[in-house]
Amino acid sequence: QHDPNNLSDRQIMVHLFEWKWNDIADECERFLSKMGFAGVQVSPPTENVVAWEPTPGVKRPWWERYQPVSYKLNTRSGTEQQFQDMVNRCNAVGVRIYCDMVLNHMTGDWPSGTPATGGSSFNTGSKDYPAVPYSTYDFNGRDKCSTSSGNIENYGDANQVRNCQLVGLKDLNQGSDYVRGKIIELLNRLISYGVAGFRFDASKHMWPGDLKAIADRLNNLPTDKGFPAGARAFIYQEVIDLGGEPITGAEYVGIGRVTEFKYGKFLGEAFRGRNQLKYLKNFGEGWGMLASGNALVFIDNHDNQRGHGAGGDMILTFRVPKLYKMAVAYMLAWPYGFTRVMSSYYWEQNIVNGQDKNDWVGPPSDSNWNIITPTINADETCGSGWVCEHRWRQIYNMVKFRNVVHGTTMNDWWDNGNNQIAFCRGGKGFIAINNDNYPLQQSLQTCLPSGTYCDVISGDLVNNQCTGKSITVGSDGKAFISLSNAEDDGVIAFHIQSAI
Ligand code: LM2
Ligand code: CA
Repeated sequence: QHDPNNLSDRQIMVHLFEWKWNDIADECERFLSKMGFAGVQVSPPTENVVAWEPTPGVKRPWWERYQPVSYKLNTRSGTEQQFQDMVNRCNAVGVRIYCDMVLNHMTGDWPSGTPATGGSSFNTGSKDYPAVPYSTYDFNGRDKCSTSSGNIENYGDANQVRNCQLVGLKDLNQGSDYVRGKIIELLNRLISYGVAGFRFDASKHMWPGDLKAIADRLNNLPTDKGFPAGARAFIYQEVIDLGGEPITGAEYVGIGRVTEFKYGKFLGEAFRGRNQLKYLKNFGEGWGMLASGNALVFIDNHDNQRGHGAGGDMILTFRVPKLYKMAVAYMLAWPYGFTRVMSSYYWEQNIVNGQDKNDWVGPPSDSNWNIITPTINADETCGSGWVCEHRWRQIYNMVKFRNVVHGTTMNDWWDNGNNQIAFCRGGKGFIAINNDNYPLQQSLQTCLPSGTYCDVISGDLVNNQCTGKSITVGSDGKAFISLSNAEDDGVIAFHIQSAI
């Protein structure tokens, strides 16, 4: 189902990658609700392997959460009780919870006795996960996967991609009624707690028909948790489709939305100067991407911000803040897809031959590997190793922009033939972006009523005073826009609610 079950005036989800449940609940109440975020994508809630030095020096990597051991809800993010409490507290302030679900597989190979986050035992040699329980019959075996390694070796072969192991991870058979039943039971338990939707991890590696059969058997969202009668869980499927493979994202749009990986890659190329911003005039379907209503879009995600997944070195992240803020601003101003904002933690890179040797590093943690709670600074930004892009003014003010202009189309496109662009949104908001190496100085048609507006990128409107630049729109709807290439931010944006 394609509807995020969001409040109608909240149009953006944030991925609070590796946050603890208690901290997410606090964030819903003190920040996300106030700033108009629709919901939170949370890290996988299911019990996972404790990846303790799988290779020397690699301790508690973030990716251990993509190796489930059972469907108990016990992880480094917290307990089942804390999970339920988070969902209740976020729902109470109108912020939805979307869970990242690892349904394609269980763990990779681990020595017997390797611990799991909920205390469950497991045996990877015999494919035994007694806490579900799953046994060897529940996994795709030699009858279905014919590669010599048992792993996916050729992405040109759709059967391999679905029926063989992804990097050695034990591959569940979602075609089996028993496995479907266990997955449905898990998803329905989460739905009963008030979860509004799911990211289906590694969807490319599961058959669309199996996912459809699972999705069709989910319960309606509970009315006693505040959902309207008949509401269905939001589903967005992680399918990496940059073209050139037999499996496409389009195969999955009947079940729910699909992550559109071309979006962040194309914008990365444009803002990094491999393409010109003027071409963004018809960004979306016109660029060979999914239909807007089928797409879940983002600038970067937890994989490609560290060189995993798709997009390579074109992906923009918090490490190139000026370009990143410009791309996020464009995404949040542009009418395409349901948008997701990434919220990261910092790690020290160690690039050797173009590869980050530290791409495994987990979230900020104490000496016992417990995840640390983010500290919040006076200026709303985070400390203690958390980047919290969603708390950067230029980003959360554009969240408000998207909410304000929601329901309008794009009009009054302008470009300078290169990398200076501007457009308006149905009388409600205006944005200009300068990614050329010379100033933008131009009288431009805005679609807003005459008046003075506060630029929400350089400042905020507080007590009817603008702490940043002010822009005057004349009775002809025109405004003089001045945006030097030397400024901290390459964006000016204002909307009807930032009128002074
Ligand atoms: C995803 N989408 O399809 C996730 O977004 C991505 O983060 C997951 O990979 C992947 N699918 C599987 O759920 C991550 C990470 C991998 C990591 C796996 C499993 O990108 O590097 O693989 O999680 O934890 C790790 C090791 C790998 C090893 C494997 C099995 O990096 O070298 O392969 O575990 O032990 C032998
Ligand atoms: Ca599979």
